[in-house]
Amino acid sequence: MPTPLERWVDECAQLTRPKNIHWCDGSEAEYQKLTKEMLASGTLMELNQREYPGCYLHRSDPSDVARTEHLTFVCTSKKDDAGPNNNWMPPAEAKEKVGALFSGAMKDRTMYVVPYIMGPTTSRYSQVGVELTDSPYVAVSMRTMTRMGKVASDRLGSSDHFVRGLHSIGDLNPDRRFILHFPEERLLWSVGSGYGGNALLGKKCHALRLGSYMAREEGWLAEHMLILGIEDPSGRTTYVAAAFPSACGKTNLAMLVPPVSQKGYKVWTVGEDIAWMHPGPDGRLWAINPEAGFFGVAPGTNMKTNPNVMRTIRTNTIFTNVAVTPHGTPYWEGMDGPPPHEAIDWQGKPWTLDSTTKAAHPNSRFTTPARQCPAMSPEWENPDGVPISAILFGGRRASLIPLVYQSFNWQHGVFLGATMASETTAAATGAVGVVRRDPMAMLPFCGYNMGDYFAHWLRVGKGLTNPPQIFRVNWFRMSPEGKYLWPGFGENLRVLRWVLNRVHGEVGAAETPIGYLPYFSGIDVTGLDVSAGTLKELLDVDKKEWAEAVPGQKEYFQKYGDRMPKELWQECEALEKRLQS
Ligand code: SAT
Ligand code: MN
Repeated sequence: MPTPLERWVDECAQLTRPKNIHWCDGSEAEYQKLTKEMLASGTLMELNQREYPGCYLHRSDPSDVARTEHLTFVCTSKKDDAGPNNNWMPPAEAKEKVGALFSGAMKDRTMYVVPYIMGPTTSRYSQVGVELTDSPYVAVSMRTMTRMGKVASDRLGSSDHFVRGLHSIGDLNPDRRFILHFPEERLLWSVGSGYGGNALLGKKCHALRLGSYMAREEGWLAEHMLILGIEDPSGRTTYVAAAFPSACGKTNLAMLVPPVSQKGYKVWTVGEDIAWMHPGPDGRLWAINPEAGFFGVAPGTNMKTNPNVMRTIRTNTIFTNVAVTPHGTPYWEGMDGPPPHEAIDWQGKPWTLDSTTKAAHPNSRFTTPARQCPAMSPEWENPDGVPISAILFGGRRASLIPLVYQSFNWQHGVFLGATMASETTAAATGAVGVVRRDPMAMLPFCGYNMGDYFAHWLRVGKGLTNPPQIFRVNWFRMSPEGKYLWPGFGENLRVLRWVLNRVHGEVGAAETPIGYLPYFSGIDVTGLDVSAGTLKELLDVDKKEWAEAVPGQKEYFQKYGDRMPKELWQECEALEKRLQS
């Protein structure tokens, strides 16, 4: 009797007609073999092996360099279940339309069967998925990003319980590109893209879009959040989860190195992009990182912004769409040291210092194993996860939002997350730098109606006897002259210290209409080039500006109609009342 997996692979092969089928075991030998084949075909290029052992460069199609949200669909049987936050297609229509694109798509190609686990191998919170792909680049990337191969097929056995993901690069034409989610069937279909979250289906498609859908059914949270532990000088470690939109510094924050002024503190990385959080028997929220690698933004990464990841990516890393120096080493804007006089840019074209174009694509990335990161927490693979004491919601906002503030309670905290907005970045196609609403940094990743999602957050909070405290942060506030007010990066630890102090009841706070703000003495700025006046600007709550912001929040809530929980409308009204008094 064929297993459910074998049956499904067979069905997909009937549809896509691959020349060969390769079942991935995830071994080192297999990785070497696939790498060699990709070097021969030009899919990968070798980087300087003395300086970057085991590191390669991949160039994706120039029309395929970021997530394409307008080509991403949630195919629930009812349109309302996908919600106004998702593009929707009826499942039958989606299958017909995109099935035609899959038909014969793998002709002359190998289909790789990629079994993977999202989460620590033995955790009860982990999930098995299988991605069928005709891209060897995707297959080897999945080995870095997940627990891939035999561990996963062993865990699956003959069970029918796995997420099915069918992926073909198709002809890479954006007119024939679709990323489809069928949450009711735990099924993913992606065609026409070979890049990032569009193609490595374990990440945004499984762990977030389907993950959030399953989390709602089962009573937990699948979130676009980093997880870190902060060890203080007394040896106590406190765990924090933080949601930021793509390319807003999550990876850097997750691996923060305390500056010399912050002696005795240590930051431990548990995850840098996704958190699966379950209510524990003790009434706390416990988080695991479903991933095993980092798919991080290269530009701007250097020894100052993220020394830990700079060390991580020196071996066994695939760089995508970065530039290469004549020396064969990777290069991107904002790397350490002086830029090279000449390089080959991300499209393979000659580039010089005088060029007016960027050498690396703004969304160029590294794919690297988490276990190589010197800051990984000893708990990062703990099957029970780590207990979360604080949740941060952050975005990129030049004005209005203070450096940090705390919600009055869980419900108010959900309101803070629900009203998040952020300036757009290069992680998705489209204009960069436009403020858009991005509740909980989940707008592109919530696999169902966001009104229901807010209600789910409220419900989860009610079940927690010891819930995390909720905060908003904004490292990106600017002066009227357009200069960042806060130094950011390692110095963000000073803000995290206030968060810890609040969580442990060790410091007071000023009650303002928007939440609890630090007293000026609450943020340690000794040794920083941050004057008392600047700190005042960073923590300023302008009642008039806030009052002007509320109608926009209400208008956004309106979009979700009767799916919008009444509690969040009440929070709107309560805020307005506090702003008037
Ligand atoms: O979705 S990707 O994995 O390509 C990157 C991101 O948006 O965080
Ligand atoms: Mn992300």
